[in-house]
Amino acid sequence: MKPDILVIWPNRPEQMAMLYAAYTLHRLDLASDPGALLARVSDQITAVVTTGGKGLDAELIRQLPNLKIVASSGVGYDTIDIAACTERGIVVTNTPDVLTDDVADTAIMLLLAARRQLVLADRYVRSGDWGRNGPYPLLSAMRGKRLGIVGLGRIGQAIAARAEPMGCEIAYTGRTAKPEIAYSFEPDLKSLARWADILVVATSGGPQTRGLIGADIISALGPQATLINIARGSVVDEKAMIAALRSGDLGSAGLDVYCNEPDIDPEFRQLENTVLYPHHASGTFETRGAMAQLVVDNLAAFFQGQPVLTPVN
Ligand code: 8YV
Repeated sequence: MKPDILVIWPNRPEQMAMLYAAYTLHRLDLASDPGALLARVSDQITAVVTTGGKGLDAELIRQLPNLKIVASSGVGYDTIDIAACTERGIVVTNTPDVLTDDVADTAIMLLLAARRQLVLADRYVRSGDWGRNGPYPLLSAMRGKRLGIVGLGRIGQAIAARAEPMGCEIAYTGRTAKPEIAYSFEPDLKSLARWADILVVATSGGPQTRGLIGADIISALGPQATLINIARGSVVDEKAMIAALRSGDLGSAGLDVYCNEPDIDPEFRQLENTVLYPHHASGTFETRGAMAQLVVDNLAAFFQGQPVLTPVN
């Protein structure tokens, strides 16, 4: 008997084929009547396949009385009710490490694009303004700038490793100092923001970090500074950030994540000092393939009675 899996969000085609070969898949992602599908199969479901974006809420967990494992594609799991899973003894897995490089690359891409005004400068060239109006205004160099990282986990460290050879001075904040790492630890986020020319948000989402980057932190950054967020929209007080970007109290921003995805606050459209990316930091064939494979491998380990590879709880 193949175990029954509820698919909330599909993986890459190659890994979907592997799942089809080993399990009976029930495609909630494709169901025209999700309620009817659940009514038919919910008692049989022992595993859920989802993503960081779609997650799994307490209500759906409740409807799946025999659920044993949730395999999510994505490192962040703030959309999965981990407490409800743990209470029921349901294993949750995520996909750390395999996406670290792509996310760190994206942070640097957003940083350079925001500070060197790539999008505006591209428009300047295309529109013919360059020929009409002459050279583009001078901008600020990366070398010698102070880069503060909020959350020096795997991704934060990969960002630091890229920014260091660009000539940035690096400091970080987080729950605890990491004495094995040479960058200086600043326990107070506001002091870090005051010090920094650039603040990169690389911490996890969820209730503990909600609104962590509030109006006070944004104002401590100031009119010359850049805010980069590749973590979760919820970590930043988005209204305060938009107001500061509009007034010039915050210099610029490079964002991959937003409070309301994919229908982001329309105010963003007006902000010329902001570079926007569609929550796509892990969006490469290579990384999405590796993430999907980790979902497959976690499920295989679980159903063979082995320890899962990347447990969350
Ligand atoms: C995607 C992410 O949102 O890994 C994460 O936490 O935010 C991204 O990789 C998504 O989970 C990909 O399916």
